[in-house]
Amino acid sequence: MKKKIIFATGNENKMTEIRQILNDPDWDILSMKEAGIEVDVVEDGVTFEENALIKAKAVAACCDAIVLADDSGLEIDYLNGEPGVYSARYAGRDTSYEIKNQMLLDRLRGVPRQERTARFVCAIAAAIPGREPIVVRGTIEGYIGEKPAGENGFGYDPIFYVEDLNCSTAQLTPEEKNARSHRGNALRLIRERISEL
Ligand code: ITT
Repeated sequence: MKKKIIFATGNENKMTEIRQILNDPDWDILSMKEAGIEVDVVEDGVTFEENALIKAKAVAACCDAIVLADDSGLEIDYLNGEPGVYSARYAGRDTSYEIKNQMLLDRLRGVPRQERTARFVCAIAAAIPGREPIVVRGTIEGYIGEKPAGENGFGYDPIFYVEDLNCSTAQLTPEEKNARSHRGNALRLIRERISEL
């Protein structure tokens, strides 16, 4: 029988990547919207792991399926890890990514390449009926470029350059991004853990 999995996210871009990465014939993956669940979750954790758990548990309280949640963001070392868990809220939730990205580039103006290091982090939590929840973390290391580049992906992708490729994650194809991304790495880990159940 197919395993029904509900993904606790309202972010359509994440959902697209999740479907590409967890493309498993044994899993039936539904977005919250498709499952008919509407909850307004207050993400007041101080770590990606805490927030992922908060989202997974809030949605699991409304159904009887395995619920996964993704909390992710960009950590810039020169800015002491900002925007971090506040990535979606940086400069205000409704501010466009064109503006958010430009603001970060402005804050890094003149900073040399070796001090522009950054990473995308993704924590995935699984709330599983009758079991202790599981949380995993995936990352991808890189640096903040001098200017935005690329049209693919979403969010901070145009300014995040992959360490060994010297291009932004917005310049990668979805397959190339998913093969090495924070979300790809975290989802592959959680898939392994859930398959063991
Ligand atoms: P849900 O909580 O409903 O899942 P959200 O968009 O609020 O959706 P987060 O709180 O986890 O999600 O915020 C993630 C932020 O980090 C968001 O601003 C993204 O644009 C950014 N981000 C996460 N993964 C990214 C990726 O792969 N590429 C670019 N930006 C990313």
